[in-house]
Amino acid sequence: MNHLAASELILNQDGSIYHLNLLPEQIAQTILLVGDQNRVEKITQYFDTVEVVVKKREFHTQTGTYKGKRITVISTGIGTDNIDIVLNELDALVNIDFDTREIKPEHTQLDIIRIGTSGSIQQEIPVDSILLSHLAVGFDSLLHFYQSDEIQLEDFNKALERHLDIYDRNSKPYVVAADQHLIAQFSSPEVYEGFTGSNVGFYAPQGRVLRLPLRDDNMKGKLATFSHRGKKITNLEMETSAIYGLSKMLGHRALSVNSIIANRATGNFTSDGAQAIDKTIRYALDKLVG
Ligand code: R1P
Repeated sequence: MNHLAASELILNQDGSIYHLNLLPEQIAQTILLVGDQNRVEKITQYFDTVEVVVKKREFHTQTGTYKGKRITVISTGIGTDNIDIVLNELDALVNIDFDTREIKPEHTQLDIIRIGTSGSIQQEIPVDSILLSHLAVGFDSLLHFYQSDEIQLEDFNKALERHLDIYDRNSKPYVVAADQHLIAQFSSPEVYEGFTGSNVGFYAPQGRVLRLPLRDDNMKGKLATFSHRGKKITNLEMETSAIYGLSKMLGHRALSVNSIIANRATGNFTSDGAQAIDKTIRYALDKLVG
């Protein structure tokens, strides 16, 4: 058995995992991820009970029950670099024995559901709608550090590389799919099916210009016009690709439920972001126990 060194599996003095500051018994097998620390309580306000509250850096965790189901809610902060930490540490909490520092013989599978905000790049997907990411494409390079070829949809990668030459220079796109069981569980006529682009930044990487010009003026247009096997990129945010990629490699099930708060094609922004995200939270909670 491979014994993980103190420098690789880093535990705090109380035995908790390094960044999340959590002990194995403090998490449920159903995990809700949000970007914003303040969104954690926006979810757990609907819980029957909250048994765990732990905060460290941007990682705010609460575990409790919703209609009798044990659920953990964690804020990840912004970006796939944080997702690398959160997914690896969540997996370690269930699949590594912290006493022996060895991988447990029995695998525990987590359900990992992101409830995030996002901007649509297709005119017909309006603000205040809910979108499930059936597919995700990462422009952030995280997955390329792992042996991840098998879980990527290579034909989509190649089609995207041909279509978006800007990313050939900056980051090779990787396309990964959501868990099909969770898609079935969370789908309904009320929500859009989407293909979510996760970008390494908020401004130029998503085609936004404030004062600095873009290398490719037409980047947003190129993202919006990509189409392969009848799938178009529908929306942009900053985490889903890494959540899908790492979940798949680690043997967990993942899905992103997006609250569309901006439409980049029309220039619209929601008039009530709090209400939009609350609608998405209530939708996701109902589907979890439905
Ligand atoms: C950018 O404003 C942040 O909002 C979106 C993006 O993915 C990025 O994290 O998601 P969250 O609202 O979940 O943070």
